[in-house]
Amino acid sequence: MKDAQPRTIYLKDYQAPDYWIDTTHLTFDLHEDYALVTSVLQMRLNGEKEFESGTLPALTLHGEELDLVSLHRDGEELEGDQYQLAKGTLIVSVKQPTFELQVVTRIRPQENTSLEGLYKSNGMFCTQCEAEGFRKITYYLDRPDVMSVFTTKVIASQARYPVLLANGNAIDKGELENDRHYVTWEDPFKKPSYLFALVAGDLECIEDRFTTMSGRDVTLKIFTESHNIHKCDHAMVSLKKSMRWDEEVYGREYDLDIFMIVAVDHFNMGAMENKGLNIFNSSCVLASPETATDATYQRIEAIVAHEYFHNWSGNRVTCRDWFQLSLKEGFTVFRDAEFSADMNSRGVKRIQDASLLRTAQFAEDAGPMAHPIRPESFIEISNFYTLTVYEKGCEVVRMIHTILGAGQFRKGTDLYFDRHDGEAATCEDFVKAMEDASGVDLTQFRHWYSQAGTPVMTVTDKYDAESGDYHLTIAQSCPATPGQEQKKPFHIPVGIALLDEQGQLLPLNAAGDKEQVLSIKQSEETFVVKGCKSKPLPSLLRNFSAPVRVRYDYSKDDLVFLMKHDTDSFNRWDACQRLGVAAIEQLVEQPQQAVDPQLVDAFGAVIADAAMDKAVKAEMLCLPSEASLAEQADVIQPLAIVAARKKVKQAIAVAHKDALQALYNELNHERVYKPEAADIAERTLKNVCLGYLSAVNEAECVQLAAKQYDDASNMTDRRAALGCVIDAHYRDEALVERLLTDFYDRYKGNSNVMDDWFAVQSSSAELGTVEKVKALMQHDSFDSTSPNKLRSLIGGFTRNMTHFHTAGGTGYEFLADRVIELDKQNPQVASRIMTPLTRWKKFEPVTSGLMKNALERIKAVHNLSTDVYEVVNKSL
Ligand code: 0A1
Ligand code: ZN
Repeated sequence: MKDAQPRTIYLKDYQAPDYWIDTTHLTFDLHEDYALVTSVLQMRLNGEKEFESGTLPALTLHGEELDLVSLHRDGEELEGDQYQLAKGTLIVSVKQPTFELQVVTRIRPQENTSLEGLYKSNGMFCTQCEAEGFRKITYYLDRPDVMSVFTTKVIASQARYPVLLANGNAIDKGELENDRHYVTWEDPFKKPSYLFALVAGDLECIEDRFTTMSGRDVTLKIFTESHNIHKCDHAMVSLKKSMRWDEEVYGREYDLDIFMIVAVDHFNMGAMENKGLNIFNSSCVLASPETATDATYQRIEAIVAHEYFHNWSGNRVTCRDWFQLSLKEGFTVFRDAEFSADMNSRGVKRIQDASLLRTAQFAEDAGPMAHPIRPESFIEISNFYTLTVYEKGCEVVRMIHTILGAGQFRKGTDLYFDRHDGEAATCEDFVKAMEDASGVDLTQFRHWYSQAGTPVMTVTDKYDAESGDYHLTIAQSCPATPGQEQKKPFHIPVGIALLDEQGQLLPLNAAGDKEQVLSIKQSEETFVVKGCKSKPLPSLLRNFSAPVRVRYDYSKDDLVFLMKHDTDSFNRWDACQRLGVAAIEQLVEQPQQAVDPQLVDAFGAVIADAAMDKAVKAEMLCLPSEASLAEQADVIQPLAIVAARKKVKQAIAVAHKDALQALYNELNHERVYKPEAADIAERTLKNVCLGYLSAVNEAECVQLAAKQYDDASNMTDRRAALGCVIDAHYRDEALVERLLTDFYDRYKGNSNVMDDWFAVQSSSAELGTVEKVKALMQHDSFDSTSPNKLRSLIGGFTRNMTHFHTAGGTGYEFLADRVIELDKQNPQVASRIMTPLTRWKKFEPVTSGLMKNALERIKAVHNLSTDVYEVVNKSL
């Protein structure tokens, strides 16, 4: 456990380190019950800092859960009076401005359940050092501005661990006595400790090659346990595409002779960009048509790209401190999002990203943990790997791209990489490079880095028939967030167009532009378009040009018109969402009312529109999710939301059953599975149709889904059909049972598919009761040490609006029990899994009180980790 009363760390207190570490030589002697780590550090006083003359500051190293075996300074073994072991630190007295420090520590990877530092997953050794995990391996300056050249020697049993990996290039290997062997790796690039990695295991690999733009030959390897080796091809293809794309779009070339990816089952996050040795959650690498859905294929492509892109945005140029996390994450998410847009449907990628942001990041921004993309303080940095830092951070970079234009943006990134290569930089450095390269003043834009909260843009308009002038007034405000009562106006790029009565785009200016990006900087601004023959309909925030909420009083007719005529796919989709939200909210308030017929007709028109892009059409036909409805509600009434949404879905399904069936039949043809955009669009649309059909209360509809399940030749279709049968309006419990058992029997050997088997049950409104979830926790295939299993079963349950929010609060009590239990084992997962409770203030009073009680019970526990402590204390 960490401190009893955790300390807050502030950005304003940042100070450069007293010492640098020029080189780091590590030797890992791995055994079955412990590991011995020898670290030899060449230390150098930071000459740029001023110290009291004639004195050398003591060296304070970070270290947690370590047994110190020995300590030598310039060859001399240090006695107890020359160093001090305090909580989380080792303080060493210093005699010379440069010196060599040798530290030997004993650690117990086998007992490491936090999955930070060196640990074991399915019998293999692996590491996770971001953000502050390296200090669980050895005493070190575990901060990202201390960059060092690492050499790593790994020694282990040859029989148990034939593969020994670390960062960089292998420079030596050999056999030792007692069946032991070693490999030495050298990474020539300076890096902070959080990018260190080591793997030792009985692994197989697939191998490929890549020739870089300057003609260098790079070996590519993906390692996994042997039974999964046939599932790595998609990740390899994705890696090669990413390498080429980064050369073409950013001019960035890979820099080592080898690039490796290792898949592990026990991992706290998705993946990690360690230099030359990316470690991945197996769920983000492994895919075969029979075991992975289209969504998984796309996720793998995106995450492989994300980690690869970090080689420049994160590794070559890293972060000065953890407050700058969005410097690497926001920028890298932007890079991977553009990559995915280029590889797949650009319109759909934008819709999906904006939808995630509006549903989950807006909720974070409105909750107790709200923070700017560059936070000003934290207790536990692991709590700040958030949607705000990543996804809103990406939107902030995207806005710079929009404001500067692609050409100037590229000049800016070239300058940034050039200026800061080999350095630990700040968000300010990034913005400055953008300004210097483009000449655009981003002074006001910087508020996006320092102010939290989601701005609200209220738009009103006025048309003067006599002059033909159309006035569009945009006002902005931003709600208070913890510690930030008042906000200054943001610089918001607002993409707009105007539609005339025929649905044609009107010229907006003398140059005849039909689309424009306005730079809104004041709290209120008016934009005038001349020469309009009738009152136009505005298309606002096109392509979701800024992470803001837009309030404009669209009538239902306006929305139907935009759904049909807008040329911006994001806004066509958004019009659909707005119509859906309005219809569902109306039923939340008045459940007895009939479903809005205009909405039913509008969805019918989308179903019937044969000319529409299938991928966009599938997105448009998806009603707003329960989570998104909850985010938009002033007061959340969970059960009313579920019931209202269901009623709307059923009304659409019943009204358009024949058309949905016809479209389903048209799209339901057998072909060899390929995870390519056109095929994915067809499968998605087909399965959206099946989803609607299973909302019709007829046996033949559920039979159709069962048939798809039985006949499926790929996981996308089988999994979609399973979901449809489970949720179907026409209840056939025997069929549900048959399919769940069949699914289990088919895939019980596949851990990643089993994750989904747990999630499909715990998140189901029909099946996922607290009792069911408790029973599943006892299932043979459940593994309480696996973050993936916990996220699937417990996380799936917390998304289950029906049963998590069940009357009496047993769902909340169950979650509180899990958090308390898990906090001792894996604080990062414990802290993340409790997020839904932290939103208690938005619920109706009874529910809200029960959620608060559960949080208070967690708060009362002694010795909470810093992770859970911070979240629970900020939430109450
Ligand atoms: N840098 C990784 C994310 C990551 C962060 C923390 C981790 O462990 C606590 C693991 C991974 C990325 O952005 O992909
Ligand atoms: Zn990242």
